[in-house]
Amino acid sequence: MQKLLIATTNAHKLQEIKELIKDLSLGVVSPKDINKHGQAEETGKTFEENARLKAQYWGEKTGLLTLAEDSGLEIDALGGKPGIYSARYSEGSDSDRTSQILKEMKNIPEGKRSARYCEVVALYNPLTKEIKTFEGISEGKITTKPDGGNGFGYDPIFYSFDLKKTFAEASMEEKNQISHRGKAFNKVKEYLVKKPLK
Ligand code: ITT
Repeated sequence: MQKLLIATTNAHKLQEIKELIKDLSLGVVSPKDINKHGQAEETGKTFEENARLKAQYWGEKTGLLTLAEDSGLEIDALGGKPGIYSARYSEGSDSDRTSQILKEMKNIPEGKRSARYCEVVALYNPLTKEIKTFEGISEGKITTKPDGGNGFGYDPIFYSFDLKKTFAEASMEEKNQISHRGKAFNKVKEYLVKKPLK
């Protein structure tokens, strides 16, 4: 069975991705599983550039078919922030970062709190050294207080227009059906099924 490296250091992302691609007949491993350590430099200016940098770093390091992703939350009232800086928007934990966003949005009225999660997945083919990318977006708005205990990151303050509740109030199955990650990985799966790697 061909091995597929899911190149992420984020355990929550890894859990969602494993669930999303469980029906592909590939042996899914993470860098930790194969005892590889390192950190790709995320010096890109877009989700796509950073996803490509991560996929190339890990693909070249391991010689494996490699999937990496870059994702984040874009908030219109904050000019698109935190965007590509979502993971490092402020010091501390996920809950420190959600508090920071709520503080910055204290005076933003209900009708102006629109936001979206964005994601680009990059697939590195070790035989051709080519990288192909796939995008997913999920629309919603920022709540005025955290709600729900599931998910990770900004999920407690992201109200999904599709689910009519926050991502943290949804089960992983519900979130995966309509999330930025779910949409991008549906495209990855379609590609891998149609175009076996040569
Ligand atoms: P890797 O680079 O190792 O994959 P990372 O967490 O640093 O892990 P990113 O640079 O892509 O990954 O940052 C993504 C951040 O965007 C993530 O840490 C969260 O803060 C936020 N994010 C992305 N998708 C999310 C989701 O589904 N739910 C909640 N927050 C999410």
